[in-house]
Amino acid sequence: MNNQKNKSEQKWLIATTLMVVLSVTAVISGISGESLQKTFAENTTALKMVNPNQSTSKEFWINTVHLDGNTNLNPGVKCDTCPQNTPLHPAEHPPANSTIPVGGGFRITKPNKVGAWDFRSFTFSPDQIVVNQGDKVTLHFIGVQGAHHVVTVQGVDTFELMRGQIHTISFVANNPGTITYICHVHLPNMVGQILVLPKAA
Ligand SMILES: [Cu+2]
Repeated sequence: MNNQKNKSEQKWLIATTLMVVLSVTAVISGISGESLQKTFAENTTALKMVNPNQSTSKEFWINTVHLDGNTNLNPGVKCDTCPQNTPLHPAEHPPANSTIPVGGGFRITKPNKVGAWDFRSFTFSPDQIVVNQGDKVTLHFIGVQGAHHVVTVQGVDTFELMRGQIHTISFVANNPGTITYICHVHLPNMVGQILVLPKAA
């Protein structure tokens, strides 16, 4: 008799526990659904704020960057800096008839004593910026890679930039169109553009 009573108590306990768990899950799902909706609403509001008629202050951080293609004449040369299990490259030789634009923006380094060689390309990151006419634009140029640069922001400023320096300029984008920024030491590829969107009539 006692056994039967205990069993029915156990069943009741299991059923109650299950109901509580289900209720809590439903509440949590409801909350996360609600917060997802809120996040979506906030994002939608943020998207609406991109309006060509609104002039604001905009700030950008522009890094000097070079991309390096490192490889080796000799297949199977151990690569100390590669992540584990990265397959070794097959033998790669510098192209015999590669035509690299002059201007300092590209550099090919001949194979060294262990056969390693490199192809380098300079760039700005970012190299495309969009602002609205009338925006107050602040650009921070950051000397990260490359020892020395000479940068011109068209119609605004020309300055030297060494590795480890940050040079800041500010201006108002009065006219719609394109403002180019270039590095005279690394042409033709170390260039960027600021697109100034016109105010709606
Ligand atoms: Cu440069």
